[in-house]
Amino acid sequence: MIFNIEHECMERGSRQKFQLADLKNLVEILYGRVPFYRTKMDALGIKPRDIHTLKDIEKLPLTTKDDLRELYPHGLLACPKDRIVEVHMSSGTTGKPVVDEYTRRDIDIWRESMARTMAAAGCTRDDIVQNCYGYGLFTGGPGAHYGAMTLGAEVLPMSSGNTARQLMVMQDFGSTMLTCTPSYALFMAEEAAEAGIDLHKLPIAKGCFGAEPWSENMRKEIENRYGMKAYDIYGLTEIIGPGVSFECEAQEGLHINEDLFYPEIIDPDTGKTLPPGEKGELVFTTLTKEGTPLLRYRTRDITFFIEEPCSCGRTTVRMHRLFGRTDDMLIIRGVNVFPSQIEHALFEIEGTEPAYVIVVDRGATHLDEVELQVEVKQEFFSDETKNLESLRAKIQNIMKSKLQIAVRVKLVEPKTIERSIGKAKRVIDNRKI
Ligand code: DLL
Repeated sequence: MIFNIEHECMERGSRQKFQLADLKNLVEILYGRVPFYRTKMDALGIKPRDIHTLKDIEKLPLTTKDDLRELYPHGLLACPKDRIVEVHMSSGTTGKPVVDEYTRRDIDIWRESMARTMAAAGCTRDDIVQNCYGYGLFTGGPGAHYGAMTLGAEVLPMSSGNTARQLMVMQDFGSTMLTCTPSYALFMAEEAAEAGIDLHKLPIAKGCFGAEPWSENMRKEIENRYGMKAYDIYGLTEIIGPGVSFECEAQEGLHINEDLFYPEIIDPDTGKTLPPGEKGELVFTTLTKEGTPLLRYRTRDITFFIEEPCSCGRTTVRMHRLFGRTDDMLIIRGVNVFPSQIEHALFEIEGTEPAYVIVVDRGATHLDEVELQVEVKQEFFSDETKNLESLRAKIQNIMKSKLQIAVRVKLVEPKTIERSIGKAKRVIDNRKI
């Protein structure tokens, strides 16, 4: 279902007129109220009156995660402090967290974005949404909660964890829709199987999954285990949280809510805008936010735009599902690989379980070495060792032929790799670089 036909299906030229008006307004506000942006624009010799077309956005400064960390906690506030009604943060492994401060209107923008996102996955007032994204400073829980409520669905605000209770509630309340990270969805499915619960017999029929990279084969795995349709949803704290882009029933890329979040793709090395269709770093400008609006924010996420019209009728530009982040791309002896490519290749192989860790190290030779730890089905351990050996060789050969990397494969028994209730940690990089 399309939640907001007027905006989502607007003729492109008309949408661009609104985008330009919003951009001009935003630049005016940021120049007037946020010293960080005024200084940056002055250094570039650009004034708000220099913005005449959408293309002029390229003259404006980019914003980075480091800028946000330096301006922690309130340095990017663009409205009086007493208008803020909610705050979220995301913390990386190091440094200060990045902060998003929302006014009432910003929360309305978020509700709208998430209502569009969940409606596209088929959520209606008849649904019972089991929301297992974490509640708290993380945006996942509240974002899906706002979206489901806006659509009139019933929300079970479970948050993440306590899997036995999740499964009990799923059965007793007849949840029809699941929202959580893809890795947690799989973990719950494993626990269900262990507890003898047949998920196919439950009413759960669809889910919105995101917050971490996942492959097409991981989608199939979730769909098969639950007997559901699984949708990819994308977003980040700095821009709004989940709801920046989402899949429709066609599942051929994620529609960007571009009337709210203006997207660009740049070359991550030069910062220059790339032509449509080229792969690069995704950048967003929050066109209508009031609390902490951002100009040309570098997400570090890698994708490309799909400009062709979608069969669903929405006219918004789509982004290909993420390939990964510039900061988790592994360079193994000069070959660039994203963990999601390793995952995709791995899941094609019969006998592996959807749990793996990639450990990168530098050995005595100072060359990069990759160990891929993969869980395999229990029967392999009870069978003859030659089966384990041939599976190990098969994985090694596939990694070599598909990704051009040499890996050492360590096959481990089911349930040995740590499970995650939120974002899974797939890579351990022990190289001190
Ligand atoms: O993860 C917001 C979110 C919550 C999105 C729930 C979807 C569902 P952060 O914690 O700030 O916010 O992390 C944002 O997570 O820049 C991506 O690198 C990654 N990410 C988010 N969605 C996807 C996705 C939330 N669908 C960062 N596929 C982003 C791949 C994703 N990576």
